[in-house]
Amino acid sequence: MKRIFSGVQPTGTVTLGNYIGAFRQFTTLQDEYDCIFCIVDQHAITVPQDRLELRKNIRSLAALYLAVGINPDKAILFIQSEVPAHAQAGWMMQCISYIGELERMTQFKDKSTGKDGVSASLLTYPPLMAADIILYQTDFVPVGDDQKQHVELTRDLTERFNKRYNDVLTIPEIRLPKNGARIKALQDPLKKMSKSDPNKKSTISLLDSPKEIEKKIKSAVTDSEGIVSFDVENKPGVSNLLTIEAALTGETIEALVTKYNGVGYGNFKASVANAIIDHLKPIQDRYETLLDSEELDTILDQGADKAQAIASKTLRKMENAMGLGRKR
Ligand code: ATP
Ligand code: LTN
Repeated sequence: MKRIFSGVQPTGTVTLGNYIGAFRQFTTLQDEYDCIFCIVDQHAITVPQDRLELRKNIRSLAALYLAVGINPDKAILFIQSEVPAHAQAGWMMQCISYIGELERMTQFKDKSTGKDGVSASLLTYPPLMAADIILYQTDFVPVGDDQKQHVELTRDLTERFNKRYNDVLTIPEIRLPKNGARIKALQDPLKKMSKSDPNKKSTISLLDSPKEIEKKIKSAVTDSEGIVSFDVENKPGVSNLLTIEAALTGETIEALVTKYNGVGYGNFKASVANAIIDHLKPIQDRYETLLDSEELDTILDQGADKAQAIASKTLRKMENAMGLGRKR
C-alpha cells in the first residue's frame, strides 16, 4: 500500500475550511492507503501559544480526528512532540535548506511581514514539515492548496538530500482535494477561512452550536445584488456559501444555483446554515464521548509507538547518510 502523511496544527478549533479542505479526505483515504495523521504541536509553537490553551487544543484535535471518522485500526494518529525523530530530522533538513528559499515562502511572508519579534522557527517551519513527511517515506501528502508551496519545497529538499548524500528518501507528491479546495472567511471572502483568525465571526468551527452557526452565516458578507449565483470574482461571499453547501451535501453548484433561483439572501443563508448544522451534529456527538475518554489516550500512546518505530528507521538511514554519530 502507498503511504499518506498529513499534519494539522493544534492552533484553535478545526474550521469548516480545514474539514472540507483536509479532514474529510482523510476518512476516505484510510481505506486505500497506509495513512499516518499527525497533530503538529511543534509547528504550532512557531508563534506564541498559551500553554493551557495549547494542551486543550491538542486533545480536542485528537478527539476531532476520531469524531470525523479516522479509524485507529486503519490509520496511525499521533502527536508530533511525542515522537522525537521529528525534531531530529527537522534539524537535518534545516541544514540542507537555503535561507533564500525559506524567505520566499508566502506563509512566512504573511506571518512575518510588519511584525516585531518574528521567531527564527517561523522561517525554518518548512524544513520541519519536510522532516514530518520524509520520516515515513511518504508517497502522498493530502493538504489544501495553501500548502502547495511547502510540499514543493519538501520535494526540492528531498531531492537535494538524495543527490548530496545517498538515495535514502522517498520523494512525496501533493494530493489536492477535488473540490472545495479553499473555503473563505465569512467576514472577508477574499481571505481563506483560518482557525487562528481572531475574528470568530469569520470562521465556523466544527464544534459551533446550531445557534452560533445560524448567526455567523446570517452575518456572512455577501453583496447587494440579491441574486444567488456562482461567480467567485464578483460575488465571492455568495460563491463561498454555495461552495460550502455543495461540499457538505454532495450536490453540484449548478443544482444549488437552480434550487436558489428566485430565493432571497435571507432564506438562502438559513438553508446553508441548516445544511451545516445537519452535517456537524453526528460529529459533535462523537466528539463529546471521546474527549475525556481513556480510549483517546490509549489511541495516542499506541499511535506514538507505531510512528516512532517507522520514523526511527528513516532517521538512522539519514544519520548514516550524513555521517552523524557512529555507524549503527
Ligand atoms: P492557522 O490559522 O493556524 O494557520 P489553518 O486553519 O490555516 O490554521 P492549518 O492547520 O494550517 O489550518 O491546516 C490544516 C489543513 O487544512 C491543511 O491541509 C490546510 O491546507 C487545510 N486548510 C486550512 N484552511 C483551509 C481553507 N480555508 N480551505 C481549505 N482547506 C484549508
Ligand atoms: N504546514 C501545515 C501543517 C503541517 C503538515 C505537515 C501538513 C505540518 N507538517 C506535514 C502536511 C504534512 C499547515 O499549516 N497546514
